[in-house]
Amino acid sequence: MRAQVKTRLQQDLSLYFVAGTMNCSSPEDFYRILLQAIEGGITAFQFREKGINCLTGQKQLEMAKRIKKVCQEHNVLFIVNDDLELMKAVDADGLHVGQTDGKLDIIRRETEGKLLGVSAHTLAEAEDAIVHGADYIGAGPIYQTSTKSDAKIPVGVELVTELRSNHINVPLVGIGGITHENADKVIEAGADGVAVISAISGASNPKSASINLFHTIQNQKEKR
Ligand code: TZP
Ligand code: MG
Repeated sequence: MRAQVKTRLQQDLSLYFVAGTMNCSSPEDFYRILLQAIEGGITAFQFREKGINCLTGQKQLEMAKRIKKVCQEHNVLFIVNDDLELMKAVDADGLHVGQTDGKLDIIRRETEGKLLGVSAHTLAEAEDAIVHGADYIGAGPIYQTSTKSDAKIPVGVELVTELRSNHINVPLVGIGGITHENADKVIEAGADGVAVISAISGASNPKSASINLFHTIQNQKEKR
């Protein structure tokens, strides 16, 4: 990755909001929260529409199109979780996959020209993702989370430290249980940003929650 493109991606991943309609009380509530999060300064959004009560088919596609439009208008990076066809259908900026979402060499070929993010729980998983051409890593879960039912054991910010001290230099975000109270620790350990679901989707005021998170992250980045 060219240095300029890497620097840009490191900035664009600063405050990465991840959500699907299931994380909110209704599709309209989801969209309202997304708009507020954008107003509050999120820099990237991942549409993670999965599990019970998720939108499918045409409804999912329509929602993805709305998201693409609003993200594009506000210069927010738009990533689709684990749905290559949907990513292509709406011409999103990229795809994010987990460790069990398929063979990375095939996924990398299918996402040529797009960003590819991969979740990693260990140094070995991060190394493997990079060998296969991942553009960024989502490391975690950092802290305990109740949002993802099958989340692995929290690894703490120590995973971020370990990755950074083992030549993992690609853009990296921490995910899992991150709030405005602990986001600074994740950045301090070497992450370029934080990815959150409930800290924004579950906030009584998603806009101010996003503003708080953004400031925490920027302040900590400035200290480096
Ligand atoms: N991957 C690892 S933890 C997690 C995902 C998708 C859930 C993060 O949700 P929250 O609410 O920010 O802990
Ligand atoms: Mg997945």
